[in-house]
Amino acid sequence: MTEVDATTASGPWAARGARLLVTGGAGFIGSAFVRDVLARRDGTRIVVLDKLTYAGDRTNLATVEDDPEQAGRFRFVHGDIADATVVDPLVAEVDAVVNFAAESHVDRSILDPEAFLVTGVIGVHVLLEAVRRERDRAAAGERTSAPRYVQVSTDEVYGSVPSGQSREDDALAPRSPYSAAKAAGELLVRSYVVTHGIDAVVTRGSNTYGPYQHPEKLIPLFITNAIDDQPLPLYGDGLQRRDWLFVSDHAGAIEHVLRHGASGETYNLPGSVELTNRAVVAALLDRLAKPWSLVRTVADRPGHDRRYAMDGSKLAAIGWRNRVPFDEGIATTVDWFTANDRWWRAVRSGEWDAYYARRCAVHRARRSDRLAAAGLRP
Ligand code: NAD
Ligand code: TDX
Repeated sequence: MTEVDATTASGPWAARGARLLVTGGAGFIGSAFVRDVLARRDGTRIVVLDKLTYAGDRTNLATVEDDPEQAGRFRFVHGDIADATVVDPLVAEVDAVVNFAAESHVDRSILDPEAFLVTGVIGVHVLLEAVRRERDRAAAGERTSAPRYVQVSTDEVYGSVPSGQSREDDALAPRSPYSAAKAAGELLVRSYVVTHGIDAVVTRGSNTYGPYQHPEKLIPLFITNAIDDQPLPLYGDGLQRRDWLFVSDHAGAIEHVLRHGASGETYNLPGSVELTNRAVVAALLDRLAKPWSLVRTVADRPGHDRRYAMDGSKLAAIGWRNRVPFDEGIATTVDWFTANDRWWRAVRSGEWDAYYARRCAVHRARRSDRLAAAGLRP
């Protein structure tokens, strides 16, 4: 992190020792944010509010809870961002809210979209109402300053980008229930900035990977399947392109925007490299010394976005640079999953088997439909 720049940042959230509410802080990127901020030992205090869905895991915060100095600046609250009775008193205690909470997997949004809308729209609305109320209390002299709100969003709100790079003022064109819910959340934030004058910033991060990522996503699914010599289900031709961002760079860029971003602005957080899915799979198999023959081509994801790519000059202009190149990040990630099989084997139990069996059945059905449409026997 760079030092605070007084020309772009003012308010207690810009200073060391701020009090933060981190929603979704037991998930993949949120827990990295919490671990990294607290490990700096600069006095920052964090309350995590997390519903502990299948994707949330309190053990992701074990290094914090096991360290007495960090644990003294940390509190965990089990609850839902859509529940105002939980949210309101927590927002009253803090200088800023960083909202990571979301249903985050595109494939699940195709199977079961409702939770995406409840958390992504109603949940965001409850947080914004609490921020607005605290802003009013600050105006009435009942607290020293209004809280800042950070909405963690995604490059997927731009939809598929055939060429060039998305800029922050491009039109939103989401194409999955997941990205539509994320776009709706962003639009609500914007409406509270314009209508109510709250202090909010939005980040749009690109495809993120690293330790502690839930094995439903491409990179950890393929690493963990490959470790067990299980098939790797590659969608369609595998030539879809993503821009990969290592998790500590994503968490660091969000903190940078929290501390240095201009109120009411949106910032793209691009990754370090644009790769086809095939190239990503080749890289992780190479690190694991496993053969390409594990890869199985399966039916494509419906509405599959072909490419995401973002321009990062607005973020660079406020002083952020990613630190982890893809070759280093993928090596770290593969080695972490190899060394932490207790963590991912626990995550791949319980509801996982039902989810993965359902996913495989859907892919088989799509394949049969495709073959039948082509006049071939499945
Ligand atoms: P994740 O699925 O690993 O974690 C989400 C966390 O939110 C979990 O701990 C879950 O329990 C919690 N949660 C879900 N619903 C909740 C609710 N109603 N109330 C409280 N907590 C709730 O997700 P992630 O990959 O860490 O993503 C974090 C954020 O970053 C999301 O908003 C996502 O849209 C965004 N994002 C993710 C990526 C990526 O590649 N993973 C890229 C760009 C943006
Ligand atoms: O089994 C798979 N096979 C496959 O070919 C899976 C799970 C994925 N894929 C493909 C689909 C995508 O082209 O790999 C690519 C990456 O897929 P995901 O890991 O599911 O990520 P994606 O759909 O790109 O969305 C991710 O990045 C943006 C996150 O899940 C979102 O939360 C984030 O907003």
